[in-house]
Amino acid sequence: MSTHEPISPGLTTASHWGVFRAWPQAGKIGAAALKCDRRGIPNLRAVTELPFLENRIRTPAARASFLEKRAGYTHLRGEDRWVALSWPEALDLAGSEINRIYDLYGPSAVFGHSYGWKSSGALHAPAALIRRMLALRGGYVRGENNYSNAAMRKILPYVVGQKHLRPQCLEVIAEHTERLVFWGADPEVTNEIDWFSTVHSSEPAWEKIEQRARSGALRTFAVNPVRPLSARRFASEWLPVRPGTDAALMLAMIHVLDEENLCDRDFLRTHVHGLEAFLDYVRGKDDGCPKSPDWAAPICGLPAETIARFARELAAHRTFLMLGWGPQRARFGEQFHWAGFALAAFLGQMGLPGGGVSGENHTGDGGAPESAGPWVENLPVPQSAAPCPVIPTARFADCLRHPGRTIDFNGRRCTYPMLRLMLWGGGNPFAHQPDSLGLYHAWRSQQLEAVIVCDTHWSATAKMADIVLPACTFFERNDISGVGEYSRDGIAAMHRIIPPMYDSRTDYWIFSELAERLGVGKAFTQGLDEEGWLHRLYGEAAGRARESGLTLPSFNAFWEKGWVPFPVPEKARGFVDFALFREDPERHPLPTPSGRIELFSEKIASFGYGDCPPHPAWLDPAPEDPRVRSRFPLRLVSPKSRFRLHSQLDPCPRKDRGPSDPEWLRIHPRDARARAIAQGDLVLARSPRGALLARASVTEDVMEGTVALAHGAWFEPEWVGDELLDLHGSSNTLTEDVPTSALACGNTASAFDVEVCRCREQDFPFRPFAHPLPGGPAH
Ligand SMILES: Nc1nc2c(c(=O)[nH]1)N[C@H]1C(S)=C(S)[C@@H](COP(=O)(O)OP(=O)(O)OC[C@H]3O[C@@H](n4cnc5c(=O)[nH]c(N)nc54)[C@H](O)[C@@H]3O)O[C@H]1N2
Ligand SMILES: Nc1nc2c(c(=O)[nH]1)N[C@H]1C(S)=C(S)[C@@H](COP(=O)(O)OP(=O)(O)OC[C@H]3O[C@@H](n4cnc5c(=O)[nH]c(N)nc54)[C@H](O)[C@@H]3O)O[C@H]1N2
Ligand SMILES: [Mo]
Repeated sequence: MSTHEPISPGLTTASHWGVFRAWPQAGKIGAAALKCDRRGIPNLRAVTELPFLENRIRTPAARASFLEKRAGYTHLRGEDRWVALSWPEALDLAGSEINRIYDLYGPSAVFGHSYGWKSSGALHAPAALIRRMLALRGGYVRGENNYSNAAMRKILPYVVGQKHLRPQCLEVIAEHTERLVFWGADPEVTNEIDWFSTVHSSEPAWEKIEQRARSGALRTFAVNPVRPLSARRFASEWLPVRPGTDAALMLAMIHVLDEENLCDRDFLRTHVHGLEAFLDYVRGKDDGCPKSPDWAAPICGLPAETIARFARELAAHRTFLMLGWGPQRARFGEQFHWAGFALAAFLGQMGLPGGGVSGENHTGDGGAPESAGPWVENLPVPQSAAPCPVIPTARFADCLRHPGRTIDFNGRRCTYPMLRLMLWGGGNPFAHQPDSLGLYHAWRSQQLEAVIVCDTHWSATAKMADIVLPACTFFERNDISGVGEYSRDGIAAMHRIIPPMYDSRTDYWIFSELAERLGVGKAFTQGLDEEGWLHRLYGEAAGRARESGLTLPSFNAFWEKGWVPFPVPEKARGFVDFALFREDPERHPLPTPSGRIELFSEKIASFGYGDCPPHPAWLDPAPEDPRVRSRFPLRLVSPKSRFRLHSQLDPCPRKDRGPSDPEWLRIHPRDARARAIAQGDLVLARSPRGALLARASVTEDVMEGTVALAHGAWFEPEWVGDELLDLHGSSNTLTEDVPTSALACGNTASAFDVEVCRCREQDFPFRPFAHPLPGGPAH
């Protein structure tokens, strides 16, 4: 990457969508992606609209009945009137509530995990600021695990050990791979963004992969209930598989490799632990059911011949399995990655250039070569004074519903605390948590005495708060950001482009003021303001860079330059994971109990979990009750939208959808015909959890029996007759809040019991996202 970026107008800033230059322009913001960004930023126009959206939170506010009677009328959350407050009023109110709850109940009553994608920037990172403040005040209930890849993160350490949770070098794949499988992965969509920021440094490798795919030297496959965008770019053969059934398909492929002797028996003997027990299962020795293609075909919806052909084709070539995270966000989601690694072990190519498997190559430029540069760290979260409860993060709604209940979690027992206070900043649980209506009711429970939300916009979560604190968007503040979650491409300055709109303040200012009211102001700020911290954070990163032999420019030079790329050491290129282990498993064992790839785990067996057996296995996530199956015959998947980052950008202008329009629901022509649904019809989608409105997109790009609704449309609950339903097509209205299993307790994002019918526009009160202040109802 060139260090000599031709200078565009404006100043540098950074976002999840990319590093770019921006400037004020006719009351709005003009912007241009960096020239070195080979992918550009397709959603840049929408991103620049963020500060100006109608539903910006303009002033601090509180719910009317909360103001009148603290901790009362919690059932009015989401329906109450809002009252505008001055900053001192709002901060005093929030501060006194937090102090009251700490004094009465202690830190185990305070949920401070505040999960979410906020904006780029190390300083104005609300979740880190909230945790820092609460840790200083005495501690808080933490969430463990994430919503992205919870099942994968918990299962793979048992299978190959933590340190092999990493991407494989894409350059090597581009050069050596002959068969590339996008398995529940759509890098063409998910690589658009990065947890920090991005210059899309994996794009040159993807261009090579595309060229080889188009020339026929490389064949690609997409295993997915939906034809992903990547299938178009990489001319993939689409293998439509029913949601939640990948493990069955993988087991059947292993059955073929075993029976036709296409597996690498030497590799299996020397590099795998638990082979016998696993093969007994695959061959059906114990249950009399061989996991053959004939067995898998009716489960996963692919013909048996296709399954066998696919297995043979992969065995005959240098094959790389690129596992996405969509399939593991489902009941028994752990099995997807375990079976995927088992399949790779049977193919026997792990450790060969361009062969093997990874679950980290489809997003955040995973697989671009890693620089030797440092990350920019957020403000640290100190150790809490007292030990505090930890819950699996995706179980927080369950915790609200069942305080005191004890659950299993990855070999431990975990007792839910009684939550009295929640703080949320930079996250949107009404976008990320399954079963939004279930959450809606749990959130209004009496035990939860106060909810404080800090956001830039009136998100569905902000509307469910007692106190709302308006934050600046990243265009309205200074910050710095790392670039490249996996590859650490460099550091970007985030310049303030426009002054704060309305009465919004920076996250750092808001939580410094609040910390002051909790009596921990000095410890929180350490006497530093925004500028002071930016110098400190940059200085610390520069110090870490020096340790690895890199000299960063002075802060002022960096600030002016805006974008400082890190050099990539030659040895970082061409990395092949598992190569040493392959060469000599005795000298380079894996960090697992046996030192091998574990296809049977004694450790997991010792937990005795019915929903996570000790070897890769097929467990059916569909409801057992035949009455449920017949009333709700469709399966739902909710993949990422290329127009959004989760719920972010949903209210931004977009060509194919007006701001009050519900999200598109993709449905197969035969399923549509059977329900008299035509292209563009308004439809009601229903599961046993709830119902939502969507607009039908009738397309052969989704397999029969499955519907797809992109994740992140804004949740808009509304009473229609005697039913509370979501007007806007937020997929989590339909999903079920069940853990993946007791192992990971991860979130699920699919539903296996959905029905769709046509409905009439005039029966529903559509409206653009309204501003709830002053005076009006909350949504
Ligand atoms: N059905 C379904 N559910 C899913 C998924 C799925 O695919 N399908 N995906 C899951 C995954 S992988 C994830 S990671 C989660 C994502 O879930 P979240 O990360 O919670 O979703 P976001 O919409 O990104 O929420 C970010 C919030 O931060 C606010 N924000 C942005 N910038 C700032 C700022 O500078 N300051 C403050 N204070 N606030 C700011 C935004 O307005 C927004 O409300 O969703 C999960 N849930
Ligand atoms: N544009 C954009 N990019 C993003 C994000 C975003 O919101 N927008 N979010 C970011 C985040 S936080 C994360 S965690 C990553 C997420 O990365 P992923 O979790 O990999 O992305 P998803 O779109 O949720 O799922 C990937 C694919 O899995 C498919 N799928 C779903 N269920 C199944 C199944 O049962 N079997 C099979 N075979 N396929 C299935 C979906 O159709 C989808 O195409 O992406 C990141 N990138
Ligand atoms: Mo995620």
